[in-house]
Amino acid sequence: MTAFTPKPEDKFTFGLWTVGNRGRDPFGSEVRESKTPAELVYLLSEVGAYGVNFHDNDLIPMDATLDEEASIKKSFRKALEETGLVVPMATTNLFFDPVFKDGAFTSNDPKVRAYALQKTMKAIDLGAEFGAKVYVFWGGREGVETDSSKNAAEAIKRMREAINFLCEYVMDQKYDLKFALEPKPNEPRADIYNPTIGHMLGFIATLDHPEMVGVNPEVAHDQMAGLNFMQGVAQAWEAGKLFHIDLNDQYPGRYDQDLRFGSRDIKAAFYLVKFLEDVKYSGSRHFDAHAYRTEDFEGVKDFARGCMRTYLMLKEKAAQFNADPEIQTILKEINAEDPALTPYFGKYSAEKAKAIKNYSFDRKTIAARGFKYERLDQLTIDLILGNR
Ligand code: GLT
Ligand code: MN
Ligand code: MN
Repeated sequence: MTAFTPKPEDKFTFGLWTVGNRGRDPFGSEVRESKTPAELVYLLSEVGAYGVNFHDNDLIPMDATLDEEASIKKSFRKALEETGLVVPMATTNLFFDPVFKDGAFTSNDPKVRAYALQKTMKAIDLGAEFGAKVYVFWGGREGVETDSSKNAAEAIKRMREAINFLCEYVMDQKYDLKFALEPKPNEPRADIYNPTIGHMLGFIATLDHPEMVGVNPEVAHDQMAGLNFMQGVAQAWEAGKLFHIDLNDQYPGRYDQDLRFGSRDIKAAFYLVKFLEDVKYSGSRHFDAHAYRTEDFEGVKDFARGCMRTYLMLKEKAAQFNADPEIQTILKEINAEDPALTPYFGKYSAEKAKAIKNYSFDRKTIAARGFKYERLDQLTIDLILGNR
């Protein structure tokens, strides 16, 4: 039991909007009362989280007066000081207000695009004020219902111009802040631009300051698109672009469910945790999920504790996998190099190309090899189910 107690070094974080989610959905109203940001910080501290993230308007309501803003900040800061929770990430709400119905940075209305820049610069100031080091951009409304409404290439250009502008703003203010762009294929728009990790990585490479910008992939968003999330995360990591991660769970082919981490596809969650731990990912493990609508605030705590507990249990399983002699023997065998072939790999040379072309391969013998993946996968299942 105690082995699965969250510690600050686990870097488990939650957004104010996650534990503060009130259970509203398109078919029903709120089922839980509203809690203040400070109350949510105490709740997160009680369950053992390390940090709390926010959208500008999770903390300061859009139409708050200056006095209200000051008093909210004061009680939020007091809660952070009393609990020791930190704010590693902040973001802008560019999706809720009706003004963003056609998107923010990609809206067809230049007034909306300019307003989105203004709102984001103010929200960046707010994030920096509370010490955020990562700034997330989730463009939920940056898309279309009908492709007749927008030129898709133009939309990407608008997005690039906005991110370039905001990078310069951050440098101008001398903030120590990196951007993490979060892809999602659809919902709330019928289609959203830059829908996957791969699209986003391609987009980032075209920016003026690509070194400042990485991705914030989310389990559910890749699973909605039917993709293998761990593989996308691995590609982002390999490119040096895994700046943040949103952990939750999701049944593929459905609306955005934001389920408790590891509650649906435990095997995918295992490979994900194993990857993050193996490469020593050092960023936040942010749970972007919420409790079932059936729950009261005790259930919200069960949800939050469950996310962290499952992560830690899977982390232990990953260590077991790495120490399991039979699994490791198979892995060694199937990954073995053939020294006779080593000279043929690596950087191109005309001689190498000629040598490979002239090499005589015994195709049938090579093809006859069995890879033992069935055995390996079953050992993994045995291990996850506690039978090793
Ligand atoms: C919203 C969305 C998430 C984003 C959040 C950050 S807001 O809950 O569903 O995926 O990460 O804007
Ligand atoms: Mn998210
Ligand atoms: Mn989501």
